[in-house]
Amino acid sequence: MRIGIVCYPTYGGSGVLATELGKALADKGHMVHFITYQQPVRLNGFHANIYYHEVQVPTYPLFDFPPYESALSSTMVDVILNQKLDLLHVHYAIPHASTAYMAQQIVAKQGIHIPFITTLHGTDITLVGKDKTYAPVVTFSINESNAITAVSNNLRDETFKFFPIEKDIAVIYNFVDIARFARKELPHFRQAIAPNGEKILLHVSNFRKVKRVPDVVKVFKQVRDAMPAKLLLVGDGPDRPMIECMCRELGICDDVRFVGKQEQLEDVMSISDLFILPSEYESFGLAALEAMASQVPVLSSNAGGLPEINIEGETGYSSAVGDVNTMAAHAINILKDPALLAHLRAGALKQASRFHIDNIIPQYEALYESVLQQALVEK
Ligand code: GMT
Repeated sequence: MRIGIVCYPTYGGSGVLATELGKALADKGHMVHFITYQQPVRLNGFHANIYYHEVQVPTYPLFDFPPYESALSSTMVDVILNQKLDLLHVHYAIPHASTAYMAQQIVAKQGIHIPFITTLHGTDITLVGKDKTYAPVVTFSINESNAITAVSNNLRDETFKFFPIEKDIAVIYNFVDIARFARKELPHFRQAIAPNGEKILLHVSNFRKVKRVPDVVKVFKQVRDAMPAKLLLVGDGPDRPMIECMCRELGICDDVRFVGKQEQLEDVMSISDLFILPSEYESFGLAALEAMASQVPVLSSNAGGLPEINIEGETGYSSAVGDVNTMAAHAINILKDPALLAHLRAGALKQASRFHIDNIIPQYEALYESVLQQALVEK
């Protein structure tokens, strides 16, 4: 198949997932065309079946807000026509579903019928999408999609709760490349971060309010008061300066390492003992799944789709949003009990295997096939 993938190219989970999906589809022989405004972060290296089309957004003094959507739809039209795409798969509804609809309508005038699939990822529904400013366009363009998917049952339910959606939404879970994230022994790296054998706690996010990074620091403070420990903070975003101040105020700067955006996430996972994700909402929690694939137990909130991923007492523990005391008590318990840690590590890997890339990619391929069949029938 010739597949056009549209996503945010930045470090967010939706872009990561879309890029990994495109790479996996290319490995299976499909021709994959990424259409984004920047090279997606995980799109590294050459692949004979992968093409990248950058969306150029020309500016003009009149534009306070350069019309990105128009540029994106126009680039989609160009790629559909010139690369003879069979379908478009857009990730994150805003604005990708409405731009896909626009591109679809434009090429239809030339007798080309291209279906588009919209994958809902999280805040495109639960935070931004719900905003009255966007809601009519989001509702319309989701309903016009030839197929809709959500990354968890929770996100599917939330979508039906907040929008008058007239079609089925297929749940296709996020996936992980188990081989890539297989835990490795990296003694020198571990030694550099925790020279005195300290336990290593890890958090990975884009440091937005919804991630509740201050809770990570509060949990860590309690753990560090109970045992020697280090905290690795991976990623960057608006809350980072506030987190740095918080660490200074708590006097824990020497034990907290901000490592910024990391491409070799699997190495960071490999040296970690515990992953913390206390989010206010998380449709799925892809970073937690990647941690599990590296045998790192997860302490999370129980918001959104997290309980579908993080199984109580098997892969880690989940607590109410903001309940840092319970999270810290669990963390201390796990890190002080080697048998429990070993149990959770094995459980984490077992759970991650259920979301193995090889199990999930065929679900997308089957959906593409059925959408193409349907498009043929409707022609
Ligand atoms: O919705 C977002 O915050 C953006 C999105 C992203 O681009 O990072 O994250 C969402 O999609 C991921 C991939 O499907 C999920 O693993 C994240 O849980 C989800 N984030 C939220 O729901 C907050």
